[in-house]
Amino acid sequence: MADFPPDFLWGAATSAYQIEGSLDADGRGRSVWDSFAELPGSVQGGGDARIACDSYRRWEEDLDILSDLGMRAYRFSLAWSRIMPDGRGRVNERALDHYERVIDELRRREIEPVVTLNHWDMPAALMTHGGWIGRDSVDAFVEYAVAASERLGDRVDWWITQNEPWIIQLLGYQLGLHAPGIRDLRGSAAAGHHLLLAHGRAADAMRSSTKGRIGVALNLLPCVPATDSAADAEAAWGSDGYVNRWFLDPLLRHGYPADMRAHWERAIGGPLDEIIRDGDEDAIAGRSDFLGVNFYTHRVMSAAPAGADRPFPWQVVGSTGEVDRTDESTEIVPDAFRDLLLRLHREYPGIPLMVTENGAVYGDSPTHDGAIHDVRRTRYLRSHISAMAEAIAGGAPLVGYTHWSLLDNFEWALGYRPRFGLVYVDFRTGERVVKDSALHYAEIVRAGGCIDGDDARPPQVDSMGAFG
Ligand code: IFM
Repeated sequence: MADFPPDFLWGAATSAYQIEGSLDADGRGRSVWDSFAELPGSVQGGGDARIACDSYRRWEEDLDILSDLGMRAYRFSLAWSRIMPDGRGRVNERALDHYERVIDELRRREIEPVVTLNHWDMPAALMTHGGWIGRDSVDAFVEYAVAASERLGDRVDWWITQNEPWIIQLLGYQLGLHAPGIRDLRGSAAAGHHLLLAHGRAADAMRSSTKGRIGVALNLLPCVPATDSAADAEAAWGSDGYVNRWFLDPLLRHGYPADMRAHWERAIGGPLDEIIRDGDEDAIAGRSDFLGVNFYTHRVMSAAPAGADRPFPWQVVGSTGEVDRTDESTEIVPDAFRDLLLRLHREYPGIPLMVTENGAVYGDSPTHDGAIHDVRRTRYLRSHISAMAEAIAGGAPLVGYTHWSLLDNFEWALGYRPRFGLVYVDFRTGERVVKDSALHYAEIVRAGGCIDGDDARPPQVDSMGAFG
């Protein structure tokens, strides 16, 4: 493998709602996910996040695991509804006390905190103004960001304002599959825009209380045509506009891409001017010190007529033939990861890139020896780290990698079935078991990303240990 910079931020990631539990602790307010998870059928298996990984109480144990693995960074999120229980106005200092303790302890252990502000758990109180559909959401988010930054800004060097605005817009406001469960195409366009505007405004407002770098984490999906046809090529480009460029261009260039704006206006049957007002694009551009890249897979696209259930003239068809897949059937495409990083370097030059999420679902559980031999996750990790090494060799300015996820956790509407963790969590007892993939990752981190050759196998359990 090629060289990673010596100060590369090797780490792992989580988010508050997915791991914390303790939904009533220390004056927390309700979040949109509390309400959504109560709707029958909203979460597979009927689970909710009342306990999750119990990390609000077991956070020191989680930090011990990070230390034992030699991690240099921990990406986690602040629970918005803990800090702003009523959505606006009152700041709950007890919640900030908690996060201050976590951050100070990370710093003492020389683990860099990478702090996300909005990982989907908007205070439920903000739904009286439509959640992200309402323009007031921008001011509400700025208030929260400033409260967090005034208290924690002197000890956080990496801030992520928004996690995956496209997913919030799509699943939360267009398809209704995530909180707040709204199905409104025009509303989803407004939600996506307000998320970006809130980033720009919050970044400006935070600068006086933090010297930390401020960015957004986008889930980027390379879009490839299913066939050689011109129609599929156009579909892939359209999909790229919808998923990727609609967020990259306003953040890292200036303004929304015209081709996608035309698609949106056709789909909602009118201009976007009431949503994207004069001056908004100026307020979004140039407000990012780095880009967070969440990478899982690609989208294989074909042309398809737009209609009642399909707002845009394309569809995801997936690959044909033999393709390596995770246990959730997600296609594993490390070459597309490398190419994406190189594309970002080429098309949005000068912006540091942090891979803020990358990971896979594998359902391995403890075997006869109590260990978890998740060899497929190890292979996944190695192939994606190799892809990053190739991207770095090609000039991509990569500064860090936080694997998704440190822990098996509450995977939103899919409940507890998909296990993304480097660490297994027994959800009945809260017990954590470090998986083989985590031990292998720790070796890679210790070696600065340089474990060469096929002989670098995941650590095997000593046979006497297993049977003795
Ligand atoms: O678990 C999620 C995370 O919250 C956001 N990005 C994708 C992950 C896996 O689906």
